[in-house]
Amino acid sequence: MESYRFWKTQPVTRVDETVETEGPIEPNRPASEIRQEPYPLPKDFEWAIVNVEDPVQLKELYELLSLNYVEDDDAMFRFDYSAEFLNWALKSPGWKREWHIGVRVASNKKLVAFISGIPAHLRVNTAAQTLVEINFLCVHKKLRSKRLAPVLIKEVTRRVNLEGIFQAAYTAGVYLPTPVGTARYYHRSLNPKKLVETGFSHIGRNMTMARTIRLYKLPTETTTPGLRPMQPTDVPQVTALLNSYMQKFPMAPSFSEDEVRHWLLPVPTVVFSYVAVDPTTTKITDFFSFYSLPSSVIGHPVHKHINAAYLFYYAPKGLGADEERTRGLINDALVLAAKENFDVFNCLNLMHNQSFVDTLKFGKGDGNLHYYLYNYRCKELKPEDVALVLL
Ligand code: MYA
Repeated sequence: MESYRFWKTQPVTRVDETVETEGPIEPNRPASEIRQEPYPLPKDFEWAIVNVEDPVQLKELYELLSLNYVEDDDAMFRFDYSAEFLNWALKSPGWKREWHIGVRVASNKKLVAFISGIPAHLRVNTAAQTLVEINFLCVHKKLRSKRLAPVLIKEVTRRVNLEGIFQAAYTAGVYLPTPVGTARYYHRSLNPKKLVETGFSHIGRNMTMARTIRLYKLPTETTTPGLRPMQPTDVPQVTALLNSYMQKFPMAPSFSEDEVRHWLLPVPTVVFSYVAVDPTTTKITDFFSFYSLPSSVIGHPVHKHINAAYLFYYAPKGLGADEERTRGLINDALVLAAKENFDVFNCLNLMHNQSFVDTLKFGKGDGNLHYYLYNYRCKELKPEDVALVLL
């Protein structure tokens, strides 16, 4: 039984708690009641803002994460977020440099730990929250288990509280007190040969490599009429379409036009977004996006990376009432991802995703992704109630 020495001091739902009323656990505090000075770090370390607009510092962050961030349980793969991706992920509208928090070794200034927050808007049932999304918590492998993570978490909390925000959302593979919901990863092979060679997947019983390749073969062309890459002028329509689809889900982000412009306009090698345009009305009927997050293959002699695409936000025509439409749309996403040389297409069983995973030949992964809210009590949600995709 875990004791949660740190987490039991925090305003989060207890593991054994039954939630009756939803809402904040602790009230907001005025800035005058919030600690003004940074939390102390162990000696030899110092706080440093990581300026992601400085290519040198962005590269330092990239290197810290590429060598020390999340691995699978068997330590075969490690997320390898690109520098371009980090620059995108950390600079959403309203971002604050003070929330890109690094820890450096005082003597040689080496970056050894990081945590970030970005502002966001989330609706939980009927309550709209302005909160932060916390991501990229990382402590260098050589400094693990020294209770640095709690200091990073307390420091980001303090800096966020100083700006008048008291709630946060975050996801993690590890179980902590207490998930508001738990999702599963699904994987759709695009390049089965490479996935098998790297040990990411295995040839099924009674299958050969040739049959496996045939099984996952995709058409070369998409089928949704009027599909094309999203453009800047599409932002107002995509915002309206996406926000109305989001209404279907008890926990969902709400997007301003600026946020859609930032998160959903294509960024080369980072995020890919498409709209379907009705040829007669010229109105946008559907939209989908996916992002690129490679994983390094640890210690493989030939393959250095698996190029993975992850399903991001989407909104189907008829707001998902027509399951076949959604399936067609996601199949087109697979076709486009295969063309872009992705090896695998991943999604979680959020939103209406369960309705297409089997037909489109996704396989259930073994990883769980837990969703958490900080300082907010909420009844447990099923994965299909959740429409928040964190990077
Ligand atoms: S999830 C991705 C997390 N990163 C990784 O998994 C990368 C590889 N691992 C590491 O870098 C380290 O192992 C980390 C822990 C840094 C994860 N979330 O310092 P420690 C608790 C929250 O001795 P280390 C993401 O980025 C653990 O239960 N807590 O441990 C979202 C224990 O507490 P307790 C975690 O291994 C992050 C304590 O830390 C996590 O050296 C959301 C041990 O500390 C985790 N993923 O370092 C953060 N893993 O004793 C919360 C371990 O109680 C944000 N722990 O069991 C909360 C909202 C804050 C803002 C609020 C604003 C209002």
